[in-house]
Amino acid sequence: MTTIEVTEETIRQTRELRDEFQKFLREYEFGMREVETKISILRDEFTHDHEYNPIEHVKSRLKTPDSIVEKIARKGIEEPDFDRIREEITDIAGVRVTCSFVADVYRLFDLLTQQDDITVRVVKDYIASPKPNGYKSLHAIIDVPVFLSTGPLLVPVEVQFRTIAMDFWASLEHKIYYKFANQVPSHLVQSLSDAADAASELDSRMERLHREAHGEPLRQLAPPPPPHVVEV
Ligand code: 0O2
Repeated sequence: MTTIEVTEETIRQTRELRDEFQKFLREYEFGMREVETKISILRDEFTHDHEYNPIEHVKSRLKTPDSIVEKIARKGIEEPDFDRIREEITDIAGVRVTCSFVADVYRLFDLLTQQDDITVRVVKDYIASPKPNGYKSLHAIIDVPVFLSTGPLLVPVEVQFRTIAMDFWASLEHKIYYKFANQVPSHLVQSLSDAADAASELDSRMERLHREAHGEPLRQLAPPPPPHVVEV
């Protein structure tokens, strides 16, 4: 049996690492909260001033330590330290905004990313270019400033914008891949792809229906969006 000598020094170092890791994660939590506040202000303003709420729900999450470690391994980051992880893993803080319609997805994206204090690092438009499995969503990695006692800090946050139908599909697909440990039978892969097409069709129909009933109020609310940085 191997015995490990636990010295006072080891305990001190372990505590130090734990504290540093908690501080590291807190920065992301603050960034996430800033983005949540921005989204919730947009939602409230839309609801009160335009009598329309383009957001169905918002969900936030911090990557778990296990998931961070798994991504470090997947990306082949050697000798990772906090600075390397900060540089390489940009989705430690994530906010998912589920909208009613595709037009709302782009509108919310524009309204958030055009704010003066936001810097957009990367946009992946999986709505314009869906993944081969049918996955659709608009992803943006943005830097948001957080004002700490030590001064301002730019924190990267991954924001995913999607419709309810896209969210429903992604959630089911995730569960299926988890259940089959990534070895999904081919007939299910095909069914998922068909379901993604059906979800897109539903999105188009619902949006058409909404426009027939309510006109196109969203178009008048903000200037036309600038061209998107697409990197898929
Ligand atoms: P979780 O638990 O949701 O965080 P990169 O970060 O650029 O090195 P990555 O991670 O492939 O590479 O980035 P991408 O393509 O932007 O995808 C990141 C997130 O999008 C994933 O996070 C999922 O949340 C979601 N996603 C991407 N592709 C799919 C898909 O095919 N199906 C489903 N259901 N979700 C997807 P994580 O880290 O995988 O997981």
